Amino acid sequence: MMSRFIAVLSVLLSILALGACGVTAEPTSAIMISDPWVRAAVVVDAMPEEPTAMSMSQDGAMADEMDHNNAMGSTSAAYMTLRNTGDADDALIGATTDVAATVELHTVERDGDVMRMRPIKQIDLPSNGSAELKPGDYHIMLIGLKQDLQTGDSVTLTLTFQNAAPMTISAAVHQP
Ligand SMILES: [Cu+2]
Repeated sequence: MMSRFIAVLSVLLSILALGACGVTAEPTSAIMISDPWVRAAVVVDAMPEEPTAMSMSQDGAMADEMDHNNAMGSTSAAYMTLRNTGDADDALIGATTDVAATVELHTVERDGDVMRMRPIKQIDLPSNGSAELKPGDYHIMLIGLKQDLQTGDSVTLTLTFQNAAPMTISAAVHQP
């Protein structure tokens, strides 16, 4: 009698253990976002067409902004650090916000003696890895601003990932 009870108990325990160990669970990603911010910018009228790249002697971010102000109306960019603390690779694949007509993921690359921005499909977030979005490097480009973005404002961004669920965050607006 007692041995049968123990047998049933051990079957139950092993079922629980299988569940707890996640034998059937897929690897998951877990995205942590820190220090999100958006560069302050004002809506300005489009300027006449000019060369689309500028010398990057001083501030790459400023060159980015002037470049885009000529080509695509007023722009800004969002920056942050993204960490994937999960055991599956992931990637940032898009973003949306109400304050800009278009949002793109960009990288910055040297082309001769100028730095150029280029849209990219994704920013990789390997398992236990991170990506830093910062001026002169990866950024979330906000194109066609619908309103001024002034220091003290905050911008709501929704980020979409290859694996993780979308995340909506609030980013403080300030100068670089
Ligand atoms: Cu850009």
